[in-house]
Amino acid sequence: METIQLIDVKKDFPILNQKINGKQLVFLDSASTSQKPVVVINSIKQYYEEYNSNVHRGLYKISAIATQRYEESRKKVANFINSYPKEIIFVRNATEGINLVASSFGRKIVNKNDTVLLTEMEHHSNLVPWQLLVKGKNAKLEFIPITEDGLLDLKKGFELLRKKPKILAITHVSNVLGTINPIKEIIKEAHKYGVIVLVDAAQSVPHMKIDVKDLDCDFLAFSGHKMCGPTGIGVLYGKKELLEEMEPIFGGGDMIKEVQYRNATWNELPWKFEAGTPNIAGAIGLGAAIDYLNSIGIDNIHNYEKFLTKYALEKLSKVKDVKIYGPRDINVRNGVISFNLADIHAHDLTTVLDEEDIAIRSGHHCAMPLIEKLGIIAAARISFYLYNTCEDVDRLIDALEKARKVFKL
Ligand code: C6P
Repeated sequence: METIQLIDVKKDFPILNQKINGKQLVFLDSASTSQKPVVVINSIKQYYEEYNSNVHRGLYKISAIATQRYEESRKKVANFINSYPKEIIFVRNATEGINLVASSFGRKIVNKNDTVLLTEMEHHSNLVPWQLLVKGKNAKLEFIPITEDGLLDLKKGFELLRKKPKILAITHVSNVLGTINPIKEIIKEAHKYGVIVLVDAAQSVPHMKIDVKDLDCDFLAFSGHKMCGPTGIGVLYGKKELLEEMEPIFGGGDMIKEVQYRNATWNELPWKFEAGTPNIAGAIGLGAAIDYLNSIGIDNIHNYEKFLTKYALEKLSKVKDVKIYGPRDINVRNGVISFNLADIHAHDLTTVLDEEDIAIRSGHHCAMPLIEKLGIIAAARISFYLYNTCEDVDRLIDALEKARKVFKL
């Protein structure tokens, strides 16, 4: 039998220890953004209090420290996903990483009548940038369909790959269904036909071991704020040879080698894509978040969340009138669980749960086409991270029973 290493880290997160009306906050919205441990908060405070200065520019001591810490964070990110620092571009978030690929690489290789292949479970961040691209190019989008169980229809997907789309942009984990897509297998198949693959890893990098060399993905994007890091910092990983052939989309300081009045040449990777003063505090905070996650162990986090998800699915499915979306098989899903309670609007349910100091998300989760495909207008959603506990789930279940009474179900 698999043994679960229970994680007891609530004490590391100041926000989870404050009491409102004598009760602790139950935070079940980490797919939206995660809470921050004190070590991350302190790393940012330390930067501003002790060595605040710009990077790659100053010749004085504190600027050298800032540059060193900023670049150290890049190395930490590279190690975390098994890549090289040159392949790690600091961006604002997963959204910006995907837009960068669509606007630069996409614009270069997608031509009239070409196809960009997506899936029916994409977040708007991995849909709208490609809509913008194909509209400007007279190219088209195709979608890998989903099955009734909330999985990708791989048979259909592989058929679509055989038609050689230029790019496949695919989410690793759905932020609505919780589905973990078998991306290694899909990438292997895509590469048989020369298809370049971008993975939206916003919901996977924080929760499971990602090895970009093993996956062999061409690009991978994620956000720092969903993995205990600050907002405003994210990562685009790209294979060196692909990043080298890409043009920058932002021009300005730091991304250049030489500038004349009418021309400029580009800096080396990764700085070619980092125009202007970057989010220094954000990058340093992300480095501290990675140290923190490593100190607990990403595999421990993954297994613990799997255990919590199983516990929650069992409990939730016993609440009368609850309809859960997404796969039930715990091996192909993670801790994002969308559901509805009878025909109560998810916003109303969220408000009632908030009365009990339980924070969940509701709405279309920035995946409007998927929500429509599910035949609903909104869903309530809980999502776990390493600081959640079975007690959090129990409080949710009690609150749902109360909500049933409020709504006279
Ligand atoms: N999903 C959610 O509550 P940004 O906003 O760039 O950090 O992340 C965008 C993004 C991209 N892909 C997936 C699969 C995502 O889930 C998200 C963010 C949040 O589901 C906010 S809408």
